[in-house]
Amino acid sequence: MTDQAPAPYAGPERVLSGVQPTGDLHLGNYLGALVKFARLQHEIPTFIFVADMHAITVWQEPAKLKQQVREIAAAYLATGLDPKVATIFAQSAVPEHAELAWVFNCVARLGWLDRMTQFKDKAGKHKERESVGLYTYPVLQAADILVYKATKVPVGDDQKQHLELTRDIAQKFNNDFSAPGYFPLPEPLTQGPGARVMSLRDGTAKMSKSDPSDNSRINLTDDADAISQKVRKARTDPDPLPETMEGLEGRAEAKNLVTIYAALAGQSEAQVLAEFAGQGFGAFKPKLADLAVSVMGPIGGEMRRLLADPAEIDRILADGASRARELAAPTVAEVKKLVGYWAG
Ligand code: AQP
Repeated sequence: MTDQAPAPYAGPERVLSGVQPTGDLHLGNYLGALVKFARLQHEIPTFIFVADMHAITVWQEPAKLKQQVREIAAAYLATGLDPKVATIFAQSAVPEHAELAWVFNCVARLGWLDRMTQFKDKAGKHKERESVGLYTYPVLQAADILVYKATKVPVGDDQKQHLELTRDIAQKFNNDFSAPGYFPLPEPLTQGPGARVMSLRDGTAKMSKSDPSDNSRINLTDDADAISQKVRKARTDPDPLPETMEGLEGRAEAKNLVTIYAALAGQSEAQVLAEFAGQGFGAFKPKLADLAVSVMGPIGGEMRRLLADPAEIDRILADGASRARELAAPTVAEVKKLVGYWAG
């Protein structure tokens, strides 16, 4: 008998991604994710959600969570997502995510989840004190993606492993329930120099919302002065910039600033080095600060303008949720039948 390749998914291309409302968004979130959302919406049907169900895997103040969701929605709009083009919604407004996640909890294997490095990083030494939700977070993520049968997922590098798990879950579901090609095997879109932006204080650590040092990141809401100051204070070394990227080996902080410049300018790192080779950080940092202010400065202003009208943000999110449910509900109805539920 010959092994037959599983039937490929034959449905349309769709983009899906989301961000957790767990704090101020930063340059890493912007370059790794948001900037791609705005571009992709004009190429492929795009679904972008605010991940409030993921957010409560760690404690969130109930009185603040709704406003945090609006802040992320405002960031989406301020960075160019158009609610008439893309579908923008809050995860908790589409209960089909949770329904599908339960089925996937029964498809995924403990051994698969045990390998997830993000859980290990976030839980640290005291994993027995973490919520079960934090552990099964990547299973809910698989449901977020597959409930829309999304094929492309624009994310930063740190999410690659979770995307592999999503593919494993999709494949196993299709096999277990004799539904070849039912779910697509989605691909992460991580290309580009912004896929892994590092901390401004430590070039070996990811720029992150939860880093206790505010100087480690540029927030979307930082004003021009704060942006310039953070770039000026960024850790570097005394050597001049080299002619090639190989020359930045072992210089993590220097490499990070070149990468950030390239991503913000829409250039390759080689183009940046061609311009600045031989110059030190005394010359490079002011140029980087000006560039960062020109790109990031207007975003914070636009977010503040949008947040002054929370009712309008809520209206956009409610409209997005009803459009999202039109697609998610039939998937869950089909899955219930495939699984053999009484309610299927
Ligand atoms: N440093 C980064 N460089 C590039 N992309 C990044 N992303 C996050 N950090 C970087 C991408 O941003 C998207 C949204 O992330 P999230 O908020 O859902 O979760 P996260 O990855 O946990 O983000 P943080 O900032 O690191 O938050 P904390 O500190 O709360 O864990 C994702 O596409 C992510 O890849």
